[in-house]
Amino acid sequence: MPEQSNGPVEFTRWPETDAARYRSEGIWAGTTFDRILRDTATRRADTVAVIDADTSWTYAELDARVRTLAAGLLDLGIEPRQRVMVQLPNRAEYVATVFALFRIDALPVFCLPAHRSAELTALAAASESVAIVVAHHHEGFDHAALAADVATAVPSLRTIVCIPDAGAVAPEGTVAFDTVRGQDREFPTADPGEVAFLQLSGGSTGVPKLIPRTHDDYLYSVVRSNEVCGVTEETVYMATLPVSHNFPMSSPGILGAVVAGGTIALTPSPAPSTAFAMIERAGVTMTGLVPPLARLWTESAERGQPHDISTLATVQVGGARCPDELATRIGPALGARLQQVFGMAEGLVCYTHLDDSDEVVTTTQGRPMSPLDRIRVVDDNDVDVPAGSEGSLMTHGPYTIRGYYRNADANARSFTDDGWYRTGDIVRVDARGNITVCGRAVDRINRGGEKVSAEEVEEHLLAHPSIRDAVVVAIADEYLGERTCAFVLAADEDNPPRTSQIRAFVRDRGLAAWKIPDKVQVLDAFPETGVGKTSRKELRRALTGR
Ligand code: OOB
Repeated sequence: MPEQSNGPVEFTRWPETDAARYRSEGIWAGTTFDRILRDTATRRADTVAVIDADTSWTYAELDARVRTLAAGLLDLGIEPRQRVMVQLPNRAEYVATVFALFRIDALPVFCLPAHRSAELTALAAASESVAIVVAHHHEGFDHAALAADVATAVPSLRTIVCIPDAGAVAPEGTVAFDTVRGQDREFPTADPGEVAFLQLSGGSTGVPKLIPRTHDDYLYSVVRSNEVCGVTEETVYMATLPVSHNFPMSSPGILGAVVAGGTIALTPSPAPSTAFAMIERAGVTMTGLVPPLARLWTESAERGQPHDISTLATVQVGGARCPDELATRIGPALGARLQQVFGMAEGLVCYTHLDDSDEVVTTTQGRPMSPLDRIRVVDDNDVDVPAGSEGSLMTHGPYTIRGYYRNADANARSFTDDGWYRTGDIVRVDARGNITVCGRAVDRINRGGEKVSAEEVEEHLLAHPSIRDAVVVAIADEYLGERTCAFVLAADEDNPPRTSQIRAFVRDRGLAAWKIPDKVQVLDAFPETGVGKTSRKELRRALTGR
């Protein structure tokens, strides 16, 4: 029976023996994100909580905004345990919205500004979201119109809250963000052991998977990240990547800043000129980048740039493999300590430590942050490989999920019967426990930190009337690490589709821009697989030699 949109949010719980241990050892602290904000707002009332391009709020101001916004959301009819999509760029209202949803015990569904109708419709339907919060235009794109299309397709989605463009009114059919204000009242209390929000998976399947994270497990990951990354009241953490990503959200991210009572800075653009200006203005001490951005920043700083970025103490790089050559240049160029981060929205986060040797920091992706993380490196038969050899990484622990949200098929593929998560990453672990990421076992392309599911793009290509078959593969790229290449077979060989038209077709299907194939090649036939059947995996190997 379908779940009621305001019923309990089901998820695969940790086995009771593990859960009892995590609780008794205080790993799961039994608190909630709302309580954390209230505590910090009491302790650090006059500290700047959030700075963006045009706003600066203290914790007292943030908490007051969260209170009125939360009451306004209740007045709109949003109930505890209901899901609300948040598709906002990096701006102060993002922080207010997410904490207001926590305050009424509703669940944010973290969407990215780059998501288009294909992604948002799938996410709205899978989460049975009742509302969406957007900013009208971002980078020239009309998010209110997109939200309206999604609401037409998904009946549960009945409210669009919209931040209007500067100096303009909110478009018809939406509720203006600033009018969502209510009288202070008693708010519902969340249960720390229940799901706090739905996060997005990088994804290797046709439809994006939703990741249920509890207050207990996620807060532990933030608190432990703060310890490893040295986050304190003095920290000014800047969200440079889209803030809905797990990395800038929690590793240690903006939530780390709130837990520690530090400051969140949000840059509207990751481009060096904008971001460096924000570092200077806000006195940013720490940020997280994907490798292509780290390269851009490094090259900009090496050339010489006008801003004073000397407050920057830690630059994290993660989301995709950072080339060793780049890793050696980042620290000296930016005048900061490099920290590599290898994490996943499903849970496990590995860090190099600030006192590790340069060699460890520039050549490895660090080690699991919690002493209770368990990892195994296995071969294709799930047998442990000899120490130091390459294999597939599996993990479980106090903040790694035991299952995706309502997705039995994906769970059967990605989790073992005894609860290990198959990360899909090929790694090597050295004698000191540091992990080096060597590649990937699943069909997922890592385009500079943005993940592309080959299967998802192939499904869209196959919808093209002139395409008979399609295979999407990674091609090596100096700047992004990997780009996507689609090989297609024409339905009518005498009349093959034009490659520009194929790319436009995929875009028109409402896919996020980073998933549009970078290159399309029409072939007469796919190479023989040698196994007598059309195995996409074999084809990918034949086409790319790996
Ligand atoms: C982060 O999270 P997701 O969920 O977008 O992607 C996870 C996948 C990993 O399984 C791995 O394939 C890849 O991204 N990855 C890396 C990496 N960090 C992530 N591959 C090589 N080197 C790295 N340093 O990307 C994410 C979540 C939390 C913190 C940082 C990154």
